[in-house]
Amino acid sequence: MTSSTLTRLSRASGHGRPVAPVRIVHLGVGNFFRAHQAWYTEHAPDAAEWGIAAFTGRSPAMADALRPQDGLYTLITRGTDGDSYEVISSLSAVHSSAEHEAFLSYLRSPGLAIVTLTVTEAGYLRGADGHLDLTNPGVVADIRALRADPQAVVTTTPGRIVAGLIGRRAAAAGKLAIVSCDNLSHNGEVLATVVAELAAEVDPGLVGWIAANVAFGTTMVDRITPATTEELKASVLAATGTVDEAPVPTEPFSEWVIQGEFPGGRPAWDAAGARIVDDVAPFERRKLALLNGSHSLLAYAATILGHETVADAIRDPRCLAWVEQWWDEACAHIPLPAGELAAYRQALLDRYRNPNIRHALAQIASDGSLKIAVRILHTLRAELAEGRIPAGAARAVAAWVQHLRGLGAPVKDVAAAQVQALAAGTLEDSVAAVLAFLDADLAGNESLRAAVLAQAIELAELTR
Ligand code: CS2
Repeated sequence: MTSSTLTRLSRASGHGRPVAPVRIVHLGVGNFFRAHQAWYTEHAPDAAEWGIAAFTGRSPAMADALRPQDGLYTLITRGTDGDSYEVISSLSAVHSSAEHEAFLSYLRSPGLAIVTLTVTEAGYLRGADGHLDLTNPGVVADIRALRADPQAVVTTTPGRIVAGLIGRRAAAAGKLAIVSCDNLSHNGEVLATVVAELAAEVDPGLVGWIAANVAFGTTMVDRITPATTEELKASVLAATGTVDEAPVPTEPFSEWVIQGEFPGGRPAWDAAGARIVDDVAPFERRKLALLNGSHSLLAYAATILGHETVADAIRDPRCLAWVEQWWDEACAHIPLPAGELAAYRQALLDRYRNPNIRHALAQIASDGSLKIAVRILHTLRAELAEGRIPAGAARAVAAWVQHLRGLGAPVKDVAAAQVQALAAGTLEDSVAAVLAFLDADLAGNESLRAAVLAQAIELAELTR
């Protein structure tokens, strides 16, 4: 193919659907969102009425890549038996986070019905007590800026949402649903809390307006979505003849369970496979413990053995046994029928074994300071409460300790300096310090400390 015959993805060249009116604003236009919510929206029968304006996180790179191709991109679904390619058209506009005025003007529009978020665990800026961290410099700066001028540029997620809601209230633009799609327990409640707490600092009157006009939705999201590689771009070109600077690889499996009200309506996501439920909690628990928990276990423990991807790790019988042990412990505390849990575990193994999904363990290893608590501690505490010292959960914590001490995947963490300091000193000291960081009560449990230490020693021996 010569360069003159190459076309870049664009609506003018006949790719994708016509631009739909913006009725959803999304914060955090990463690969996961593009493989998940944007795909559900694409497949909703009323997709033509529901365009998404998506904003990047701090880096504008995704907006720079998507804008020249009109927000279009190729989703490559990688099954065990091969790839399929689909152009996704549900992004009607893409902005960098710096385009704050554009964000405010969407929020002031009565046509806007929903704000969704994938800002990662780190975006919620909670302190150790679960409340908004009022000492975070970004939070402090946003509160100061909004007190002086509600239209001032703000940078944190809670700050941006509060700024948008001030604008929406002033414009009398109507009720709104705000829906978190991050891997946190009770993600809607977490978001509602940090937003209300920041609002209270800026304008106490706003808190009541939010309570009356904003419905915070809670969701469980699931689709394994690795990073985009140059090789992938080349494969899109070879398969479709189209230049795409931002394709997304994903797996065939996808799940979205949604709890909440949508006062301004929503796309018929349920017709595209999403489940609308009264209580998302059991689904969330199942996914965070079984999928994300085993992911984190492998990210720290299997990289000590030299594995690079989930598929490599799960083929190693030692790693498989670790995962099964963790799952046995976790399943005892998930309120779903045993048959359903067994089927979910089998499906997870099939997903992990998919040889066409190269999901890097080093990517999953990031931000353990936030992920371990969400993914491992519920099971750990529940097992302790029943008088057991769970070896699988202890191994996950031990592997994180060893990761912080330099074994396995490199440390990349929003709190890197703080958590790496915990890993200094003797192994015994760092086990105690890491447990105390996770939960002071855990550090006081001598049998647990001994179990984590024993697992940490065993993991280190595997490198010899
Ligand atoms: C992973 C998740 O990177 C990680 O921490 O555990 O991104 C995981 O792949 C998704 O939650 C799957 O739905």
